[in-house]
Amino acid sequence: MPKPIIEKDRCKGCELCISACPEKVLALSQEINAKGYFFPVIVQPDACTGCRYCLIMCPDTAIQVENKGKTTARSVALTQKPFSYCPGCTHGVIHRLVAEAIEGLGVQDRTVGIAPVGCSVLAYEFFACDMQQASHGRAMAVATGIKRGRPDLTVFTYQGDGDLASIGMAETVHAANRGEKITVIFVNNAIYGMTGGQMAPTTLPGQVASTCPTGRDVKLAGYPIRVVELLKELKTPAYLTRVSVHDPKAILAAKKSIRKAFEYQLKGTCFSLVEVLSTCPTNWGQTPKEACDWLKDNMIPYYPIREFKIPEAEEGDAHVQ
Ligand SMILES: Cc1ncc(C[n+]2csc(CCOP(=O)(O)OP(=O)(O)O)c2C)c(N)n1
Repeated sequence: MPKPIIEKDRCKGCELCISACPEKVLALSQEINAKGYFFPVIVQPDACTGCRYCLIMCPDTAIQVENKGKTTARSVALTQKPFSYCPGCTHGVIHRLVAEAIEGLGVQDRTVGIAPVGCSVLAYEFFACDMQQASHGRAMAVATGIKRGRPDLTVFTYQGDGDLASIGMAETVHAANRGEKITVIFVNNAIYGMTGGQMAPTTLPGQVASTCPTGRDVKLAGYPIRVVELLKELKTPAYLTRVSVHDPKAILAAKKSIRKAFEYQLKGTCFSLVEVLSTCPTNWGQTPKEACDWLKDNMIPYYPIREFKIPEAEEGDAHVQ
């Protein structure tokens, strides 16, 4: 019989596993864990089908699944350190997907990740590969130097929307235009998370942020920037795609795209960028589940999830997810 295995002291009580389970196997505990959070417990053991949706949604890698005598394992490309993100923040899901791509491709011992400023500033604590810090907006410039100096290494940047599309926009456009053979993981949560929820270049029209308490006014702030659409106009070949992590199916699709973005680098094909639509429950003022639903209902209509550009030889394969 399949069953989830919950590492309760990793859990931050976000309940995303509970809402993701189609069979209502899990419910919140009556007691708190070492961090002071209620955590999921199994209430319907016989109902588990082994779909792994709980594991896939968990932003804290607090769940594994045992099925037919085998138990899933946390990626070895992550350290054991618990993530420092807020409860329900999907940075943790994206970290897991990146780590699984690195592990799956067998490049952990020759990968360098670059994390600039933003909530993921401590990413070097969580990825079990070489990591380099960059100042705000400069990750792609640093990645360019590392990749050009050591083309044998796999180099990725992990950047927020404030970082990549505001202070770092020049680096973004020029690195893409030069066709640097790096992989960019662009986490778009439509807000400056780390500094308290200010408006970002990606904040939606009408969306409330701490610097636009009545909602983004496009007459004053312009329209949100669709980064992949902008970059796709460059002549330089690239892999440009947008994915989301608001539900298990979207996460499984995101996993494939992230792996593909690394594969293009390994084959020396092109610059690759995966925009990942992400949540910020704390600064959006929503529960983690509400934030996932808000992303689906509000972000995806403005930021469609699909592949926007693939290297020319494979253009016939472009598909809508
Ligand atoms: C040169 C500079 N300007 C401004 C800041 C302040 N600052 C730190 S993080 C941040 C925004 C981060 O937002 P984002 O890149 O969207 O990442 P998130 O925190 O949402 O993951 C800002 C403006 C800084 N650290 N350095």
